[in-house]
Amino acid sequence: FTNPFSEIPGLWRNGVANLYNFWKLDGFKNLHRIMLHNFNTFGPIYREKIGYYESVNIINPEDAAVLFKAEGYYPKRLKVEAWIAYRDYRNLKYGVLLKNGEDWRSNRVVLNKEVISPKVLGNFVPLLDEVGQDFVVRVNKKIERSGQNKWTTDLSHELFKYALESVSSVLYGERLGLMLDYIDPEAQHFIDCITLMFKTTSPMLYIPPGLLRVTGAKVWRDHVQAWDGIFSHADRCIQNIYRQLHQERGTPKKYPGVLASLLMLDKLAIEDIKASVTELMAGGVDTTSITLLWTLYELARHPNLQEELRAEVIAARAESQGDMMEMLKRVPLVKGALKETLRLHPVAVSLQRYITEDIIIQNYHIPSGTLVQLGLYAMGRDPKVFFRPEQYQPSRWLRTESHYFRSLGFGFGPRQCLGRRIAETEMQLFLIHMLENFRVEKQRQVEVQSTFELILLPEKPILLTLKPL
Ligand code: HEM
Ligand code: 2DC
Repeated sequence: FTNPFSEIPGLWRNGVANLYNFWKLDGFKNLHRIMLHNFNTFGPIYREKIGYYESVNIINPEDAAVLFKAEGYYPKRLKVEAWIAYRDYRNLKYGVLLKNGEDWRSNRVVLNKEVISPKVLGNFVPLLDEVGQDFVVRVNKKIERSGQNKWTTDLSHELFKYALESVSSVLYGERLGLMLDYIDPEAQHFIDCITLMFKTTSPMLYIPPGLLRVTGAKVWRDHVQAWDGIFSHADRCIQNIYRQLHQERGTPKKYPGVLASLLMLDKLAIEDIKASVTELMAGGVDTTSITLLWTLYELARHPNLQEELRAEVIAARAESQGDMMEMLKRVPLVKGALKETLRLHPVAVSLQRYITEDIIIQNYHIPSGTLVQLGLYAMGRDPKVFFRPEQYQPSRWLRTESHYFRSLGFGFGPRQCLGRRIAETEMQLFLIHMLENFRVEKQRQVEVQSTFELILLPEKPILLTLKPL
């Protein structure tokens, strides 16, 4: 006997009143904590409506499995209206991030081959490895200059540059040079624009951007400025490769990068390629850099664990004799650490799908077309899902604990993160190089919380100390 949709607990009858309460709780910054609180109040399923945004929320891995079985052939996640509104406003094409239906599928299939299929990993590794090596050189210089044989800093700015350099090297097959002393002001502006773009998106999840646009709200104006900065810089990078490709002709000797491969393949319209490459470039900065920052923070808080990981890396280096592809197969604990970071500090608070068939979850009937959200942040901290969830334990991903629908940091299925392979490889190589060269320490034992700015970020700067081994 299933219960009807209307009986799912939660506050969903008055979206405007809920938006008011949400705003009073400073909900724009606390979405992850509010979701956690709601699961504690209502149980493993609740319905909610904030402003115009209505959803059913779930937390259990078994329920996630039911959700993803009902995602259909063209999986669709929550529409971020602000991003759509900007593209429409500037008359720009949607990339794979914002496309839906057959248009999404046909573009995604072509992009998958060049960005996420196992066959391209061999092309990415040498490029990303070089960026990792240059990061080590840069840190060593900073340590030398300090005159104290160590370097204490908020690494986030360095990590943003590392991430942009990494994703650009893969997309364009050449280096931007962001690991050098001179910072190209254009690249720095691009980085700042991405952060501003995310920050200005979150209020517009609940207040229609169209309304903010006609009232001339600052948040909309800032959002437009941020995307303008992102698109103009990406456009310059893309034009640059486009020109080179026309001058050189012939088949290149070395791997030319994702963009040039897509152009030569000639399966997507140029405007479609541009749109998706811009999204890849913008999606590839804050996501990986923040995940790496959280990982270093956790390793600094757990010195014994750090030594364990270092031992694994050193052994893997010896066994693989300089072959990085081989080395990446021998570092399960490093991979576990990244999973563990995404469990406790996920980039995305939730995964969402508009279901394409009726489903039953927690014995409630949910009609086709409903937006169902899996609370990723809440799931990662739920003691019913993870044994001692408060403990950072990379080894839990090697052992007997069930992994069934539990490792979802990059999403799931055909609509999962397109940048996943780039992100994973870039982060694994970063940790390998850092562990081989430096000990990471931190100042005081205060816990750093997350704040929601569309993606989850550390609420305050994390100061780390790097010492040569
Ligand atoms: C989508 C997480 C890095 C580009 C997503 C989604 C998640 C996610 C959860 C939604 C998946 C779903 O709905 O099932 C992450 C995490 C990252 C990361 C945790 C790093 C730690 C990157 C990077 C890039 C990127 C480096 C670009 C190089 C994208 C794109 C989509 C996406 C384009 C949309 C794909 C589509 O709609 O078909 N990511 N991401 N992400 N991500 Fe990432
Ligand atoms: C934010 O309630 C919270 O990977 C909302 O690289 C639901 C929601 C919808 C879409 C999610 C978003 C959340 C978080 C950021 C994500 C985004 C889809 C893609 C994006 C997860 C969970 C991200 C960061 C992309 C961004 C690429 C873009 C900058 C071009």
